[in-house]
Amino acid sequence: MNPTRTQVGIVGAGPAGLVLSHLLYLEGIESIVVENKTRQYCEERIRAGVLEWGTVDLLKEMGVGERMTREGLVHYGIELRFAGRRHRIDFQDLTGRSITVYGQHEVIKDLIQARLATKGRIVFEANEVRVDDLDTNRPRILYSTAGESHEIHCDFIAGCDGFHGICRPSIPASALTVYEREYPFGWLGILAQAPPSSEELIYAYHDRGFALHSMRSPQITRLYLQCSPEEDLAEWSDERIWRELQLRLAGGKDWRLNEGPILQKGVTGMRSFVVEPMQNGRMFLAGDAAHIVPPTGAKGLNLAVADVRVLARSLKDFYAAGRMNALAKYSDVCLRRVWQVQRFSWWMTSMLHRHEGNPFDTRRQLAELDYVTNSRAASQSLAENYVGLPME
Ligand code: FAS
Ligand code: PHB
Repeated sequence: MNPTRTQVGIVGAGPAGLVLSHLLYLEGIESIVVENKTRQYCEERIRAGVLEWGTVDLLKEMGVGERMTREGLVHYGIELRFAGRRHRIDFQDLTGRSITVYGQHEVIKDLIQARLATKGRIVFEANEVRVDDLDTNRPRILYSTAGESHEIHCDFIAGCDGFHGICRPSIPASALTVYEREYPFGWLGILAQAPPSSEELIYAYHDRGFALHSMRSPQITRLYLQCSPEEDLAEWSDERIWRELQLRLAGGKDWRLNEGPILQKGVTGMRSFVVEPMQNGRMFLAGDAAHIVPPTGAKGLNLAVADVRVLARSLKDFYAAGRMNALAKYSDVCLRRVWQVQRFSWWMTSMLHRHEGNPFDTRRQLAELDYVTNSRAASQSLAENYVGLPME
């Protein structure tokens, strides 16, 4: 078996892996993406939906923003609901910036199309993927397809295979420090064939638990409600889901949540997770392979893109000038943003979810929401973090 040779081997065709591969292509740097799922699976996997302004700008700069610009929904604010009150956080007024609501799976479709249209190499359905020789200057990616073994010899490997991938676990535990927080709740999320009931996202704090009204298009609504991490979906009939959402998102007598057929539903747990450093030898971790944020701040996808933007620039510096300095600083540069985003995601999660037990917390949360919605400084802090902190 003749090994294949490339400059950067990338494990995982999620947002991190595909954005990196296309950024490298635009710099004339070769890469091969190795993905263990089918193309269809990657293009249909429902996940995030909110893009920061910096992510939108980067996708446009890369030449993959045409459909996003046409079909994405630009929002200049969000609404907070609590204690029967409705309050809009005006991003335009507070930051001059916006977010774009455009499904992660749509971003994936656009990236795969752009990669293949420019003769990019993506290996789908790769089995038994593993990495090796990370501490040499010729790290390898090994995998099999249709029972045949393959090897890719690289200058560098990018571990973009998500939280449950093989790249992070390939690093000796002694070389890593893990920071983690599990939350005692999860999200029951649905995709519904119903027109959004509001122009913008609604984050609701309610005695019965958190709820979120989001969307994917003028015909498709995306909704979430707080549940237990081990919630049994079988106990949630569509009627019960709509009843609970109506209660938690209640917005006064002139507002009602549009209902419709539920197309997809699932329960996700919530955790904050960071591994340091985000590099081991010639392998660099990016995105969910290195960090996880609870989705309350809508940051997961955006943080993955921010990582590979730094990595692509550092690799460009290596290939252009033979310098390793930027690569050596990759982990520190990314971790500064990672911890800022961890802080914001933890704060949004803690402020908006019901904590069982101490009523003191309930009163404190309501005081926090009261402060955020009545102090320009506090709502500006929320707004600037939500639309996206300036990129490095
Ligand atoms: P990804 O997980 O997206 O991509 C990793 C890729 O590697 C996948 O294609 C996977 O198939 C592949 N892979 C895994 N193991 C492999 C192996 N051994 N060999 C080869 N390939 C392998 N964020 C939000 O902001 N809002 C949301 O609503 C939201 N919902 C989410 C729901 C779920 C269930 C999950 C898991 C995440 C959600 N997120 C959400 C966060 C999400 O958007 C992630 O942050 C984002 O997908 C991270 O992108 P990547 O780092 O590229 O990882
Ligand atoms: C989504 O649209 O899926 C979404 C939006 C905002 C969040 C999380 C998820 O905070």
